[in-house]
Amino acid sequence: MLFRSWTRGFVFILCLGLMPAICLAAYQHQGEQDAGVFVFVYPDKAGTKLDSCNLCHSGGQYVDSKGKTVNLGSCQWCHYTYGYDKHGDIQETLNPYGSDYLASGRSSEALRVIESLDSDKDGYPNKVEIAAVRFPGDPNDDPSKVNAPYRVFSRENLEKLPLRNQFMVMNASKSTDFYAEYTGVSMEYLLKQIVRVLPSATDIKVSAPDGFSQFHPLELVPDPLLYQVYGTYPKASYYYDQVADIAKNPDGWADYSAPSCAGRLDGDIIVNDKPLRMLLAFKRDGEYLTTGVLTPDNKLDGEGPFRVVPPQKEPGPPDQRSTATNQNVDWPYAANADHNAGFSTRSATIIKVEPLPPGTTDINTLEAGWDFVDKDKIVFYGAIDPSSTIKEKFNELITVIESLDAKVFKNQFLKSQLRLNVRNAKWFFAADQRKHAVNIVKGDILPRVDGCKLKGKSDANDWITDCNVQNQVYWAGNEILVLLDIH
Ligand SMILES: [Ca+2]
Ligand SMILES: [Ca+2]
Ligand SMILES: [Ca+2]
Ligand SMILES: [Ca+2]
Repeated sequence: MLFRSWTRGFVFILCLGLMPAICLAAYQHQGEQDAGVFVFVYPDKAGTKLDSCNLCHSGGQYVDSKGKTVNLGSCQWCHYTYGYDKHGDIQETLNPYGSDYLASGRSSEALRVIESLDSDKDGYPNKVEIAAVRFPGDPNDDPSKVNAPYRVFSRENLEKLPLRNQFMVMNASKSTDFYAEYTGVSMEYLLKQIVRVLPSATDIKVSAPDGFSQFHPLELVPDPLLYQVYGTYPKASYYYDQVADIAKNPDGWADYSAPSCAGRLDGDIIVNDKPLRMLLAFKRDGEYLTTGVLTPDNKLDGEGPFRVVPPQKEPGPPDQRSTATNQNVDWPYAANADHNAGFSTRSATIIKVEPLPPGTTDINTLEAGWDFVDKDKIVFYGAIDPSSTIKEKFNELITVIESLDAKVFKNQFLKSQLRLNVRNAKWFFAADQRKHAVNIVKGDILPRVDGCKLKGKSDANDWITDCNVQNQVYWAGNEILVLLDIH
């Protein structure tokens, strides 16, 4: 993916300093060493959320020209502070764990040495955090946190929602520009009506399994590099030029071959049924998007099953490739042109709605990798309505209890009693009586399984005597409790 021609979206190459992880593909090409060191020392953490830029690099924020604070994820923050030209100080992008790693010699030995430290000072040593798949450089993530609420959708699910067709330009910096008609669901509709984002939500981070990721604020911000989720995008004209047309000129840079281009003339106003919006697209000119695959040289080929498509904020013509020697054309490469294609995540499988609700952490997105691409699935998680996750967790807990050997209970009746308590809590939650559900979890479930957690052995009012089983039920109940508190 390093060789995608997405200049402005191309932040990953810059995260190479230390142990990138979302930048996986990048470090493999650029001789980056640190991610490999981490996976060498912690082989079972390969592909987990720790195997990413975020392990050592932090996000950041800056105040724009209008006084508004803009939050950036680790890769875009790196780009902002360090720059494509490496003008900045890469160390400014390091989190406390990354700094400790660097200070200790930046080697596998260094990772071992800093295991006993609590780099981010959240009370949990690095070793304990890594074992629990929690970030050792982020004080807001620790082993007590539970997975954030999530929803998984298949393409079939999305096809049943109101769909939009958008004919638009995809303007790239280096690769071929093209016009096409994308079909999909408005991202705003999905977020508001289907996953129901919490009032606290501010932005989304879209990721693909090749390591590419993009940050989009929900509301419009003045920064031309940030494409907002909510609201409409301006109407555009159709720009046609024979010199640009790759079908007419071997040195051209724009592809006008899509069926939806037929009959259009240079200068025509592009009319869509509805105003342009950021789309979660799954079709292009009537065909399902070509499923993304990683080529042997680590490039992403294809764009499906889902592509997040932002229209241009400042409509303009497809401009010449940045790499072309002949810029003496009508539409030469313009660095400040709107290269929306570079901000369009191909084969998107993960949409994180930020900020994470209190008490929650990033879900382990390992499963939402290539497997999701192959199964036409996408996951939303973070600041979203937790209801469906809570229901699932109640069901899981009931299944766990049913599967337990009656011998781990203090007496033969307590297994069915514990199961009944969980079912009651679930019933109240489903009946929209969240408070009752919380009271049951707090008063009639957790106290029956908390001795081992509190004192290292089962206590007088515990129903389960075996500590391993107790802990399993306790943490499952605690997870439900944290999720019930999200609103
Ligand atoms: Ca820590
Ligand atoms: Ca931490
Ligand atoms: Ca272009
Ligand atoms: Ca107890």
